[in-house]
Amino acid sequence: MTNERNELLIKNDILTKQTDQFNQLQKIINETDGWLHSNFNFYFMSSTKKSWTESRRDCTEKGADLITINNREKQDFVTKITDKREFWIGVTDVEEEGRWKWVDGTNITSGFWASSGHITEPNGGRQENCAVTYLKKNPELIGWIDVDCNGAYQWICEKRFQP
Ligand SMILES: [Ca+2]
Ligand SMILES: [Ca+2]
Repeated sequence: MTNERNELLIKNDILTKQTDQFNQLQKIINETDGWLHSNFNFYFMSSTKKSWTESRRDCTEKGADLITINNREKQDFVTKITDKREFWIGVTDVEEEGRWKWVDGTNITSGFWASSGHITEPNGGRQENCAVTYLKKNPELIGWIDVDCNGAYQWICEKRFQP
């Protein structure tokens, strides 16, 4: 009897954990209806334009934050989904000029700054402390450019999946 009871308790425990996981997944699915997903992350692309700070606020209200881009694969993904439009990304040097940080507080190691001919971004000094990801052909300019944080652009929120 004791063995059977223990087995039942274990089964019940497993079932409870599975239900918790299922509920968590259901919550993520509900919260990210209409979002894009890639590599267990979810992305919301705004259709309206706002300042960097207001855009970030919209993301945090959604339980997300502005997108961070730490590798080439992700930059390529973003270039593809933004399709020649400009979108705020979660990077700023507002705290210390020239020291670009992600919204999660980590420093940028290299970044995907745009450069073409005589243009090398970032080039805005203290006037431009936020960045948009950018794609222009003729002349080709692909990557990030720093712009005035008060400018109005679309934005990308990112919600990371925590298993
Ligand atoms: Ca700056
Ligand atoms: Ca610039």
